[in-house]
Amino acid sequence: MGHLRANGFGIDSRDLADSKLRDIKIKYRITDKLISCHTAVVDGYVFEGHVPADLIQRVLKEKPAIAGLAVPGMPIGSPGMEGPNPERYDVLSFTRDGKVSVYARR
Ligand SMILES: [Cu+2]
Repeated sequence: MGHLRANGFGIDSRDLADSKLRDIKIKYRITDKLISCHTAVVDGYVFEGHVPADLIQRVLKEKPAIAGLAVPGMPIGSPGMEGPNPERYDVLSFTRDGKVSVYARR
C-alpha cells in the first residue's frame, strides 16, 4: 500500500474477514494460482498482490483486454517486499475467462 501511495494512487484500504476476502477473490476471478495477500481494484482492473506500480500505470493507460494483473504469493524483491536476496518473479495477466499469461518479468 505504501508503494502505491508513494506512486500517487489514492487508496481506500480495508481489512476483511477471510470469508469476505474469499468472496472478493471469486468475484474478480482470482484463482488459487494467482492468489496473494491483498487485492486492489482500480478503474475496473484487478491487481492482486505486490504488482509494481509502473505496470499498474501501464495497464490503466493502455487498457488491455484483461481482468487484471497478479503477482502470486509474496516474492522477495517485489514492491513492499524488499529484501537482501531478491527473487525473480513473473507478473501475470489474467482474463475473466481464466486465461493466464506472463505480462512482465521482474
Ligand atoms: Cu504481501
